[in-house]
Amino acid sequence: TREDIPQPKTYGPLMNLRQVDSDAPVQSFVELAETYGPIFRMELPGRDTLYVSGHKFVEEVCDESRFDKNVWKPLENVREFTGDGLFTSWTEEENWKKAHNILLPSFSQRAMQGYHDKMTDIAVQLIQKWSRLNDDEEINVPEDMTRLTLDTIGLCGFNYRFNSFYSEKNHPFINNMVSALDEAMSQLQRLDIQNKLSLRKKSQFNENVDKMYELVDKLIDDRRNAEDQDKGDLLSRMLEGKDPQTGEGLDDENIRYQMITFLIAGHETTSGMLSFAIYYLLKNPDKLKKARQEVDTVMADEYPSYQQVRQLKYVRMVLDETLRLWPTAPAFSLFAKEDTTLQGEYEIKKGDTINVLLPKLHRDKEAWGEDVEEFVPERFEDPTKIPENAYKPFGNGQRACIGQQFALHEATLVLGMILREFEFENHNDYDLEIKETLTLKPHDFKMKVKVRDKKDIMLPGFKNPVKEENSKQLK
Ligand code: FDE
Repeated sequence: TREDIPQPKTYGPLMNLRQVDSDAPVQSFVELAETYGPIFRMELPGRDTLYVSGHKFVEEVCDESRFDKNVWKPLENVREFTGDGLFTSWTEEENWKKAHNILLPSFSQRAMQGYHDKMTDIAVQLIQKWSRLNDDEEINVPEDMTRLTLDTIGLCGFNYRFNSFYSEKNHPFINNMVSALDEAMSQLQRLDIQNKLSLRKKSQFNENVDKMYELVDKLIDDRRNAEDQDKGDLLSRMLEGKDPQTGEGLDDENIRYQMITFLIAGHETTSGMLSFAIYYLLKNPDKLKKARQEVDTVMADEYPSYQQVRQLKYVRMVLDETLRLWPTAPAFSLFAKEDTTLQGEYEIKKGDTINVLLPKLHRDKEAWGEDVEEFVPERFEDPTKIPENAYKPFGNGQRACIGQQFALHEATLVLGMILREFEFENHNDYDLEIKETLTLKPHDFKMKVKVRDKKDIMLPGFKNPVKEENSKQLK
């Protein structure tokens, strides 16, 4: 029964809240899993939830005939500003299926060819910024990666330039979004009564949300009034696309929710992935060397082509392995559609909720072997050897990440270009510290870079003679 499921000791009305570090909830749950095992129960104010992190349990809860996506507490709070957008809607809601059908083609592998040049445009901005640093200047890696991923989803999604590389300060939209997300997460650590009393926080939250709506509503408006409405981006698709099942399109309110959803989902997770990948390469010189060798043979053109990015197999494996160790969207939640049991032993009632704890699942020794803490991209060499029930960085089934190909194409391209241009220097011997928001990031991760083929000036169209020679030889 439910009582048989291990649970840490509870303390009065706070129940299990004491065992959760409010700045690092995911890391707390990972530690609890080490003590209490692949399934444990947590009672927190307003929620009574199971946490699973063993591949056998995950195999069962990923059975879509028995379990469906749960818009759990963190998502419910985010839903206040993303409404029934893809990420925060229940599968049952009409707009989930409709938007899913309309947007799926925009995220297919084929569709990536259409985004490739825009992705390259933003990647070049990052490369140029780093190339022009003086020797003593350091880089805040997650900050620059966030500039990159925000600008990329802005340009590919809505033909809008945030121009983050031209500013030391965040774009105002980012501040509104980060504050709103932060408040959504902080609410989780307060009791309901405390939340009701936080009127000032609430009004600040509402103000941030209004500002976000203002920006996206203007983008929608401008597009409707534009001469040429088809920009080949997500926004065009959302304005014009019809769901083949119902023949209906999306309404403006839902489009607003989707835009905010893509801006959030498309940049936090991807920038974290890139930052962790650079961290692991910095710490594993032999893997770095291997990745760089691949890049030097494959990426012969000044501006890499779509095909060249697809050929960067090892770089891609580096990203796969990075997401194994630190899946930047670290958990997802499910509910039971009917009464059932797990492992024939633990009774689950209809509506009970189960959270899948990815960092721990991805370290399940039964599935991965003993060396789970080590960074070994070679694990992903043979796709048939990946234990699929122990690797879920993009979630599960029909509610899995729609942006997976997008994120991976973007990240492979950028990581490839960075490896081609720069040597990394871990000048202050950074050791990993993880910052948790809705997603995970390496906290305060700084490094220095050296340009591999030093050019004294960089102008558009200025070709590096050494590289020209290389690419001629390859052709
Ligand atoms: C989704 C997602 C997920 C699931 C969640 C749940 O279940 O709750 C996950 C896990 C993820 N996602 C992850 C990730 C990672 C990375 C790097 C990413 N992701 C990225 C991205 C980009 C973009 C644009 C996106 N992404 C998006 C998205 C969306 C829209 C969603 C929802 C879907 C449905 O339908 O539901 C997701 N994503 Fe991600």
